[in-house]
Amino acid sequence: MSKPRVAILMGSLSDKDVMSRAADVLDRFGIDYEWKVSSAHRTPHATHEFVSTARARGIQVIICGAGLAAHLAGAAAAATTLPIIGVPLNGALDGLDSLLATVQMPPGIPVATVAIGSPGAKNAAYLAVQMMAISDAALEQALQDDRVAMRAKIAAASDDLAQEVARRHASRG
Ligand code: RP5
Repeated sequence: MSKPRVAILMGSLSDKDVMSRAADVLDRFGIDYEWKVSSAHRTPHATHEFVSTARARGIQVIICGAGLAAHLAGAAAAATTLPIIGVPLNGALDGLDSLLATVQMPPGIPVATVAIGSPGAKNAAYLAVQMMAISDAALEQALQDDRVAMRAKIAAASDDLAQEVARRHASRG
């Protein structure tokens, strides 16, 4: 196993199911990662220690998922100049509280905030891969291949719909 290039942080173990969607994407691209439960509020010192030492461990991007008063990504961003991607999780209010807590950062301390929940967790990993692909030709090729596969899947789904409508019309008698 090579050195982890991405860190996935989550505020609670209850966030694991959703944050696993980010890990799934990194697995598909063969990216090694570390992941950890660490809370901006419950374990602030451990969070700061983990994030502020991440670059020295070879981490290039940090993905943070948290719900409710979701300050984990912001606290991480305050402790490093590595890119931080924030995933707002749905703990209450359909995740709107987390979205606003994650995205509304003061100028100079950005958090790249993705969508609420699983779509955001997946996109956080895609965005991390895209960032690393800037200086990694093999990864860039893997992203291009993934887009080709996505297009093929949509085209196949569209063909299926066309066949279904043809069957429906034919069965009208
Ligand atoms: C946040 O509070 C966590 O990220 C989690 O989404 C939410 C609830 O945490 P638990 O009460 O399940 O530990 O800090």
